[in-house]
Amino acid sequence: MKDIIYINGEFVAKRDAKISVFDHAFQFGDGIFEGLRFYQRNIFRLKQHLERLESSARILMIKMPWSQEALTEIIVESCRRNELTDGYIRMMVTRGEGTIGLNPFLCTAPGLVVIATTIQLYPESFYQSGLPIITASTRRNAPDALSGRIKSLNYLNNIMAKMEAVQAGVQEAIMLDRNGFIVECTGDNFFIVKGGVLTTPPTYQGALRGITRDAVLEIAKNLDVPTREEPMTLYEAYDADEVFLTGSAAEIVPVSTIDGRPIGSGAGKITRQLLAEFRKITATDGQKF
Ligand code: PXG
Repeated sequence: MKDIIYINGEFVAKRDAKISVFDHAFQFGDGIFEGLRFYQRNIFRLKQHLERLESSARILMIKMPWSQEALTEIIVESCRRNELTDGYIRMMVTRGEGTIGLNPFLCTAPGLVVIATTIQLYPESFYQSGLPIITASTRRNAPDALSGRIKSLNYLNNIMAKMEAVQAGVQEAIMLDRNGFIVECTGDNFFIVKGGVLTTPPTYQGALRGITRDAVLEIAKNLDVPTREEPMTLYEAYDADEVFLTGSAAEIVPVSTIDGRPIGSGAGKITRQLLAEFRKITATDGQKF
C-alpha cells in the first residue's frame, strides 16, 4: 500500500489529503459515503454501491457531477496506484465548502475523497465459533427523523451504540427501534435462522439496505432457503437456531452469544453454507480491474 489518496481531482500522499474546515462534511457531518471491498482485482458489486451512493445523494439533494463511469475510473485508479489486489475502499462525497451556517444550498461544489487500503478483518476464529454481541440501550434513529437508508457521514447514532459494545468487551451491538424491534447492528445487518427460514428486519424500520444483505438474500433464494423481511424482537433472536451479521467488512459472521445467551451451537449450518457461497462470488461478481 502506498497511502495515495484521491481528493478533489488529484492523487496525493496521505499527509496532503486535506479538506477545508468550511466543508459542511466537517462542520455538520453533511455528506455521504460508501465502503467497498475488492477481491483479486474485482470490486465487489461496484454498481450496487454506486447506485446506493446516488440514492443517498438524491435524498440529501447533493448534486454529484460525476458519472458512474467517472467514479469507477477513480476507484480503479486508486486501487492501481496503491498497488493493491485485495482491500477496502472508503469513498466519501462531501457537501462542499460553505458558510458556518446550516444552509447547504450556500455550499460550493461537492467534494470527493477515495481511500483504497488494506483491511483488518475479524479473526478467522469468529467465523468458526461466532462473535459475541450485546443489545445496545441506544435506540436506532427513527427513520422519519433520519433514515438509516441514507449512508450519511453522520454516524453518531451508530457510534453511541458502538461505544456500548466496546465498553462491554464485544465488537458489535444490536440496535432496537423505538418500539423494541431489532433494526440492525452498528455497522452490520442482522439475520436470524429459525426452522430453516431466514429472516432479516425490513429496511423501512431504519436499517441500511446493505449490499451484503442483498447478496445474502439472493444466495439464500438460490439455495432454496425461504427468506422473510419481517420485524422481530429480541425474543426471536434469543430463540433462533442461528444468528449472523452481514457487512462489506465482516462479510457473513456468525453470532455466538447475544447478551450472554448462547445462540444455537455457534456457527450454524445455514450460516456456513451462505458464507461458502458468498466467498465463491466475491472475486467474480463486480468490476474487474
Ligand atoms: N448497517 C450499517 C449501519 C452500516 O454502516 C452495513 C449495515 C452493512 O452494509 P454493506 O453494504 O457493507 O453490506 C453498514 C456498512 C465498520 C463500518 O467499521 C461498517 C460500515 C461502514 C463503515 C464502517 O464496521 N458498514
